[in-house]
Amino acid sequence: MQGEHPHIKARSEMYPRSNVRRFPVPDDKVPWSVPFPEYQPVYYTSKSVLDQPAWADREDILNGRVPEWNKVDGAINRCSHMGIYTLDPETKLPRNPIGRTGIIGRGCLGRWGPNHAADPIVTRWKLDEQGKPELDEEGKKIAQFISIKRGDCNEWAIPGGMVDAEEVITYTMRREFGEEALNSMEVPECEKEKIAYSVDKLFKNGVEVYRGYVDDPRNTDNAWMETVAMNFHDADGSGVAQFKLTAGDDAVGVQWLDLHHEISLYASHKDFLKKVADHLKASW
Ligand code: RP5
Repeated sequence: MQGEHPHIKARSEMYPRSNVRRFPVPDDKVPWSVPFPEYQPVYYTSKSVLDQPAWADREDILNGRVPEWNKVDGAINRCSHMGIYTLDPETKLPRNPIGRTGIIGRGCLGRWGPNHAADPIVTRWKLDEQGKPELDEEGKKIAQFISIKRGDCNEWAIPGGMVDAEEVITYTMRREFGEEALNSMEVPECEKEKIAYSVDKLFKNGVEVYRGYVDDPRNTDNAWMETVAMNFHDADGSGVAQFKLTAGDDAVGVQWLDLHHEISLYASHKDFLKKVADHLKASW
């Protein structure tokens, strides 16, 4: 798998919400298989993680009961969608399956090893003023998806979130969509009920478009994001497609965005949208 998804965001110079600068890793030195004797990654685990909230592992995880790496460890899923990950020969901690990031420790991720998320991609066809699907130059229909503006970095993103312990992934999708997209919509309470009904209906028929590693700016050599992304498409435009989304305040907004190859999104979310465009045979 190494080299298949080169780290781009996971090598961005400054670690998110910190003053920590990653040790620079050139493209060709990302894979662990390429020797890099000068490599001196910086250690960083944020205070919020060290305070050990329920979603985080202990910092000294190897003192005491050794976790069941690559297994479902009690209520914690330590399996990777990328196959078996190895442990660092020196520290005995999980090693990022894609390669070096310039940081050791967990940064602001709670789990050593994979941190599991789920990404719901809710789509509709873009319509013209007559209510007919708008076409691109190749005659392909243009799809739009519900995007949220992340409060932590102000980037547009799929409204995904972390899978809670022992939670079923489709449940996470529905919960996160509710929390991140619906709650930031400026609609009256009575409308919200109608919306929740359409969303529940739509979420019964999802298509998985991606399962694997996410090139997330929070990744480190020992902790990284993985996700399952599913597409929920309102093909006939009778339900969710009718929601008029208006961005809320500056920090958090929600809107329909066109699927387009020039879109700029958080982490590797653009890659997931390309898969949705292929699946829907939509414009890209
Ligand atoms: C990304 O982080 C995933 O693709 C998902 O969208 C998101 C989950 O993290 P939080 O939004 O909960 O911070 O890697």
